[in-house]
Amino acid sequence: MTATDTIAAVATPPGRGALGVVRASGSLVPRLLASLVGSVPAPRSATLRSFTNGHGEVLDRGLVLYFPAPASYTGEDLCEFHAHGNPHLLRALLDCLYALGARPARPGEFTERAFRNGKLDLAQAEAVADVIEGSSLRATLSALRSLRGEFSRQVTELVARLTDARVALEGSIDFPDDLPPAATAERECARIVALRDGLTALLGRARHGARLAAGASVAIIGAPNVGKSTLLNALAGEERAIVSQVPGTTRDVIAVDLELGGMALRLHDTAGLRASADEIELEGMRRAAQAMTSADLILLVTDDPKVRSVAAHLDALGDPCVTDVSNAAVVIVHNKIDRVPRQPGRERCVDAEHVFIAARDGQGLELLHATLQDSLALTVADEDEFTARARHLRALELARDELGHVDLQRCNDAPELVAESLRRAAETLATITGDASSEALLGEIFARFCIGK
Ligand SMILES: Nc1nc2c(ncn2[C@@H]2O[C@H](COP(=O)(O)OP(=O)(O)O)[C@@H](O)[C@H]2O)c(=O)[nH]1
Ligand SMILES: [Mg+2]
Repeated sequence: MTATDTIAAVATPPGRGALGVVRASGSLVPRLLASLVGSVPAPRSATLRSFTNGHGEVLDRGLVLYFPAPASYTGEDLCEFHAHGNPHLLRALLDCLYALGARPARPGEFTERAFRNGKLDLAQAEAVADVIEGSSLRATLSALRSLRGEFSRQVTELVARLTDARVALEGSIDFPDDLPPAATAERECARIVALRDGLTALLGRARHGARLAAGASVAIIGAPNVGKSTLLNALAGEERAIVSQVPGTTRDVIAVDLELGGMALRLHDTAGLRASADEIELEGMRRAAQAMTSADLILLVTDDPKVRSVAAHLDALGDPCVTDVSNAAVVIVHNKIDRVPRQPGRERCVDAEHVFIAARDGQGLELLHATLQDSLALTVADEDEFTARARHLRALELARDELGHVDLQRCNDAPELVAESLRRAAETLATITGDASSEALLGEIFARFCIGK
């Protein structure tokens, strides 16, 4: 199988619709066109033609498009038949193409060819899938920014700076210049520290992008009976979790998807946290602890207005499963203010943001919405956003850690080791854009695409 064999697939979703698009890419495309529509149409212009099968029967009439290599999505000769969106018809059109020597495309194979032919780098190719899968308009627009190469450009620039720094450092080892060695080490060290800062900044933005693409996870936790399930229902706008005065009602984690500020959120209602010997309740708390560990944001609900600090309150609950929450943002939600009574409000105090609400009648919910948006940094300027994936975050983290040990002393004492760290950091970063990617990684990435893309 060579890269120039011709692939074909339906590019529109399965089912019936106004239009169905069949796409083919590869060296047979001119022959496919000649056979199906009589001749090769003018490049890049929509032409109305009859689509004829091998026996001279007209299957449909529609627009045909021809993109000669290399100015096409895949970089190869490519054509599209815009037919009516009927699955039998599209199948018959595909069969004509197969009879002429094309073969069914694997998932993502069009985009894979675009990558192999240098039309897109790997992060851009991944962004194609993220544009299609986008869980909200905001995530989709951010994926489009990655597709345009915004993220890749920043990665490529860092790779170039890492390489420059390494070359300069190696140069100063091989050919010490006029500067005294200490001054050289100082100059190179300052340069590397700036690079590390650049990596950290890009990592921060990529984390935000990854969260945007995957949706943020929010865990609602707290003691039994404080109104966690009531809050989930209020935020979801529907009765999803059972609300009851009986403590320990919620035992499993209940997840609800919603959209806030254009971002997809998954809310998790959890079992109340307390010291308990009940096996099922304990399992519920273990699951709550899991939801906490993987959450981007924790809403710690309480009906005790005196609660001030996250750490102290978690301690006081006495639940054996409670985990470290230092990785997530935490908002303390003071519920049931109607009983105090007091006005809804929002304050920053000790180690957390405090919001005062009454979930049952919806008082203060808009304040909680605003706090959620701020805590999840949903207010980042849209034009600065791009999507990223867990794979990209790992590479950025590894590259940053590679430079983690570099200091002035090391630049002085072991410049060749520092140069080696710079080389490894650049290599790791380059996997993001696919300049150094294994076939296994490519297989894994493209297999998750839909067929026809
Ligand atoms: N007064 C008052 N009661 C509430 C409020 N929110 C929830 N409750 C009540 O508190 C009890 C426990 O609620 P629930 O949501 O099941 O708590 P959970 O155990 O934390 O999930 C129920 O009787 C609710 O009706 C509120 O804002 N004000
Ligand atoms: Mg509950």
